[in-house]
Amino acid sequence: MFAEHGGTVVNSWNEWDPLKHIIVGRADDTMVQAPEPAVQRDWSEYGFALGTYGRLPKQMEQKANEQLDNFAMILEGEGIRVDRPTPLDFSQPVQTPDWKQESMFGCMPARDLLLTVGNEMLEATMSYRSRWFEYLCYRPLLEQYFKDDPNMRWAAAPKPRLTERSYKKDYWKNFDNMSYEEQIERAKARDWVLTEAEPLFDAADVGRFGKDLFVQASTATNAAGIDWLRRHFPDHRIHPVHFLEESPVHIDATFVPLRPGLALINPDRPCLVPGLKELFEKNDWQIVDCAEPAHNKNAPLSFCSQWLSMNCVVLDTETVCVEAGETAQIKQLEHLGFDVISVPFWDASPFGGGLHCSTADVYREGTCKDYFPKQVEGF
Ligand code: ABU
Repeated sequence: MFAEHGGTVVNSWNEWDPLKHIIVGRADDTMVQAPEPAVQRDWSEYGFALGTYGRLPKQMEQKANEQLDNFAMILEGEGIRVDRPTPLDFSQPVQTPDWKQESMFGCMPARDLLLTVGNEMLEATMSYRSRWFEYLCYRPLLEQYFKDDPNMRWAAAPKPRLTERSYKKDYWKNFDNMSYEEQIERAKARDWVLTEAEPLFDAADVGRFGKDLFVQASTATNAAGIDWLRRHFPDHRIHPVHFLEESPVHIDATFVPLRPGLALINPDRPCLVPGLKELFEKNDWQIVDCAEPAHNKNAPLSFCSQWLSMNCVVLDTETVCVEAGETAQIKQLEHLGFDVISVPFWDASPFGGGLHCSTADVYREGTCKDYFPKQVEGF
């Protein structure tokens, strides 16, 4: 039973209030998932040619878990309570009455699945069949929070059908045959793999700024998913955003809040929605281009970009955790007035992302505030 916060276990409205309790994922048994309509890995140079699948190498898994455990220890050293999910056998095939999928994925990126808004923890729909059952890894924790906190709201978005209707036919085959310019043109039109047959979203496409939630349309989040979030959180303002990127997935290596009045943007991925800049300027927020990443490509067997450099975890308005090798990003954040805690994490990235991806907020001090009292019509 939690006594620390007067019996409240779940409370988090934004990305910067003082962090007291968080979930950090695990790398155990993570898979290069079997091909499915939403995602098809093609990593022949690392032993996973298109159409093949299997566990990530044990040696990589061990290093990733060492880095995840070390990150958890660093957070605990800062006085933050850390919980961990319970991995499943992700190599097993899974099925619903509509489809069978030859493997699952893993449970390292907790942020993809769990969206905490105030006293609510919401399980996202997800859009990959390999991730349909990932919520089970977090159920032991959510059940406990629900028992311990009489005011916690526990919600799960409608489980999607993920039939062929949810995906554009031959999307990836066509995508691979396109020039970069054609891919970008399609991205500008938000023409990615998902159809609008049903609401789909990943929690990591949501940027939490108090009363305002910025939701990225992406390869994992469709317009129906954003609409579902808008109706589910009627007391919030939901702003759909999208950025210039051929295959966007998750907002947290693109647009990252640091503290009231300050956010980082990825200079390679300008926002395609004019309202964003206007809203931030009107409310005296500064949007700063993040620093150059230390790497110029993904880690081997990683589906995440080098821009995990900006995928930081803010502990409070003065302290931030950043990947240890990202020296330019560290310098920039120090220059912006933060104490930076360097956390080695590059070896964990193939298992689902960066520091922010690997976590899900449970408790930050603070309440729901309006950081954007001057709104922009139609945005
Ligand atoms: N899950 C965040 C990954 C974003 C990126 O690869 O840029």
